[in-house]
Amino acid sequence: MEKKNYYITTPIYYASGKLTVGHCFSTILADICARYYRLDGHKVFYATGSDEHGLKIARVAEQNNMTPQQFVDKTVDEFKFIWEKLGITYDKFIRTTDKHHVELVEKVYQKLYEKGDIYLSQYEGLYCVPCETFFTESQLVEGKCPDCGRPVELTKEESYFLKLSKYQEFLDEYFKEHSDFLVPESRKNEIYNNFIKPGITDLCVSRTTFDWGVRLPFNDKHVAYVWIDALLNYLSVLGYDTKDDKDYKEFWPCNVHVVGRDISRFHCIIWPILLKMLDLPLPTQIHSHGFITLKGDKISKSKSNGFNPLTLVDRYGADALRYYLAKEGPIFNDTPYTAEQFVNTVNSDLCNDLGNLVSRTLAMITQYNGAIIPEPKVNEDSEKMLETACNELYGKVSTLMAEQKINDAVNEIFSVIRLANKYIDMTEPWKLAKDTSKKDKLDTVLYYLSETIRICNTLLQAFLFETPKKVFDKFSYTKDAQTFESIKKFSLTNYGNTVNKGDNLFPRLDVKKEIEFLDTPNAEPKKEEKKPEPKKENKEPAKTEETSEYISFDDFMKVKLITGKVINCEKVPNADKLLKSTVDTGKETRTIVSGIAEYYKPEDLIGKNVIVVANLAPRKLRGIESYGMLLCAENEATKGISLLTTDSDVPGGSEVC
Ligand code: ME8
Repeated sequence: MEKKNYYITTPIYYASGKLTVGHCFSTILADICARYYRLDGHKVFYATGSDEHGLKIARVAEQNNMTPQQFVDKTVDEFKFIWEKLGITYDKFIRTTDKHHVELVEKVYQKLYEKGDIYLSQYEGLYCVPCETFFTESQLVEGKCPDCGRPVELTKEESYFLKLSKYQEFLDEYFKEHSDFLVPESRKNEIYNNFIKPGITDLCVSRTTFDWGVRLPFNDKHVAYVWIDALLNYLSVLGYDTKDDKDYKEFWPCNVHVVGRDISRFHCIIWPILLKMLDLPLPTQIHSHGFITLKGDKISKSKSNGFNPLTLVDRYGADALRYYLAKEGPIFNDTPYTAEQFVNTVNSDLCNDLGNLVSRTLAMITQYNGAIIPEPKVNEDSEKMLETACNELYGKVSTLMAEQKINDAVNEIFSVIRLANKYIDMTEPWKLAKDTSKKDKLDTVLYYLSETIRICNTLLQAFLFETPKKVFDKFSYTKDAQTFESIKKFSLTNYGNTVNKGDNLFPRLDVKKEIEFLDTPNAEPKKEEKKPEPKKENKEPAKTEETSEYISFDDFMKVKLITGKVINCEKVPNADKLLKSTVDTGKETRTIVSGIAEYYKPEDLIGKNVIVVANLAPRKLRGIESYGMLLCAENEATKGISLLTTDSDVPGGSEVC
């Protein structure tokens, strides 16, 4: 197969607040494609980032007593933390405040101004600040923003305009000639009929009433419109128009921009015209997915119904959320999220189908063949059925992935997993084990199960993040047995490995309890509605007055305290007061930087069971990202510090209550 270079992007997310499960959809979808193409032998560049300019961000920063730069720095750390937890394998993260991005925006404005595609005029109209979008009277719904339903503001100011109307014919033709430039078809028709066919109007592309943005090089009273600024990220992330433009040369034009349906318009009208003005090739495709909804509304931070994806990741693991979104996510149509469906999907697919297949197979290999994968000996109809399904799987999944039908692709893999479970029920290995004359068939069944798991698990590496590695480890498969090349044909030679049963992959969830947790108003997601704490710079927390005040039980419950075991500790170079500990908190290990080097030597801490504030926003100390805090008591009399520990050995990750 021809090897290609793939450039895939997500939108760059507004750094105006927290990410919701809804935002994770674009990123996970693009990550699955990026992982898949890489595993399939292609060279991939996967980009994401943050959209950091504009009035909305300036206002939120002010409400939080921060400068816009301080605010976006904090938000971007949180974004990166979430992407890391979800196993998002982006190659570059672009920030619109990055110097080379700002320079590109300036250069583009200058070029288009000189070319005559940008001209000065007067803007009078309606603007929705949260959506950073201009509207005409007729586009409003009941006098409010048609996208978010909030009031719009009347704006009158001198502005520069981009001559989009000049490119009407070009875009019209382009849409007609490139039938799959925008998918799905229904979205393409909607955009074409509502926005292109009636006539494209010029776009106001500068503002003078705020200054948090890129100043125009030819008139510094004006800052660039955030959407022009934001769209250019797709070029600046590749180093376009800089000395280091090798990624641009290698990867442009983009293969696919993954975007939500609300922002397809910007990507299908402004973006292609902007590229045409710059004489650059257009992206191959815009994939416009639907929304994840909650009680009929888009899950969104501005509607206060959004919740933090980390709530799901911390409780159920990254793969539960990745799988749920891959399977049930809104590939093209809007899809409701319900706690019940989430819990049931995890239980039925991950715990019952995949988890049980793996644990049953490992238990039987351990019990009936001394934990060694046996050599297959026979080939009857039941084996042929499984073998055929496995042999067809890579081809089917590849076809679906090429069409970005992620949900159908993952379903294909799970249909083979379910077939393997049926094969166990059909062949009843526990009965074969009682009859020595059936040893050949028993060996064959155990082998066929292992090989089927290997093939499915190899493909699952694109969809899941932590589980495939665990499965390969349990079966001791070598790197060569984990490649797409190795699963194109069902092999009969992968025997002899020693297996290790270990823990179950996905513990069974108590449906009632978990739904109650996810649905109760005081469940963790609510925490995310709290406004971000202002960044405290080198300030000691206020002591007496504040600490003497009562807080409510609910407030106390917002702090997540867990136990952890310090497995490594070292001094932070060039910082007298800081120790960097690696703490095992059950499901993961965290790096925690603490200001206790004056009181403890690194070796004093290793092996200690400590108390960790687990849900503290990560922060950078001397260039090291610290994920949480170790609790200590201050001894006022001696001015010393005493680390809080547990009085018996408890597993890391135990709740402190
Ligand atoms: O639009 N379901 O940023 P953003 C599915 N900065 N997708 C959702 C969603 C939901 N409930 N909620 C949000 C912006 N999204 C701009 C992009 S790109 C040059 C500039 C998706 O943080 C949304 O549709 O508001 C969009 O694709 C993405 O998250 C970023 O949204």
